[in-house]
Amino acid sequence: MGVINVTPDSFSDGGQFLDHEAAIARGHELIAEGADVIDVGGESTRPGAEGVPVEVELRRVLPVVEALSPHVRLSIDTRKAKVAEAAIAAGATLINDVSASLHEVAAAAGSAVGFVAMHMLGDPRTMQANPTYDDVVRDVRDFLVARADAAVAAGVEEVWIDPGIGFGKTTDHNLSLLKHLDVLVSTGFPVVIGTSRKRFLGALLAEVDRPKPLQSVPVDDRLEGSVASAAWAMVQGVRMVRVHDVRATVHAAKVVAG
Ligand code: HH2
Repeated sequence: MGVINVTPDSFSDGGQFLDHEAAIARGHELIAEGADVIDVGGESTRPGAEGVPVEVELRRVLPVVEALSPHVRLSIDTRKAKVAEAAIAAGATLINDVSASLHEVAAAAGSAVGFVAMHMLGDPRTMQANPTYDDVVRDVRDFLVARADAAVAAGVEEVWIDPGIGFGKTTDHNLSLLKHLDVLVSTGFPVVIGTSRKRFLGALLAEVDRPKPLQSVPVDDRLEGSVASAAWAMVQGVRMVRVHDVRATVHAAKVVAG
């Protein structure tokens, strides 16, 4: 799953694809690099981000969804029912919902539309303020299974679960979730994960950086870490990885698949 953020403020590609032509061109590039799904989002959910009004989000994403959906499976990354509905009307067939609450919209759209339930603690404005869990792996699994069961009960036929790396999680929480991906895989729901370029990689990679340890390796220097985490996830049985660097990840996937 390749990512296009049609936003001014996303943490890794903010501002690059706010222009519709640039976003559509990026989509064609990602398709050529091997993306099976393209995830289009019009609202940043990076830590500290403020929400955007529905009209603004619609204006950002709809032309991009319309232009790309004839060429590739289109996923809409949104927390808003109105945006999900409009994107489906424009050709999207997957709702990627970081709030894990739009299953009714997916159900109403019929069997061609799938749903991704992602785990987030709180909301993007506050989620990184001292996140705590009893047991992060169990808590996240229990939450996701409950949301996925609700989606199935509502009639959604294709339900994915996602641990929500970086969404109300410390570096240790993220690493525990990665280490125990088998716990999510064994629920039987297909698992999708997004580690690409994320902050925990910056912190982890800074520990081995020479000559002088940094606080965090910058976003544009996290490619190898991103690909390694995606390869690890695939080996654990994760079925889809949400990434910015499609070509490098497809190469890793090919090696994992043999
Ligand atoms: N991460 C981001 C956004 N959407 N969706 C799923 N299912 N899983 C994720 O891990 C995930 C997601 C955050 O990354 P990005 O879109 O690159 O940045 P921003 O939220 O700043 O737009």
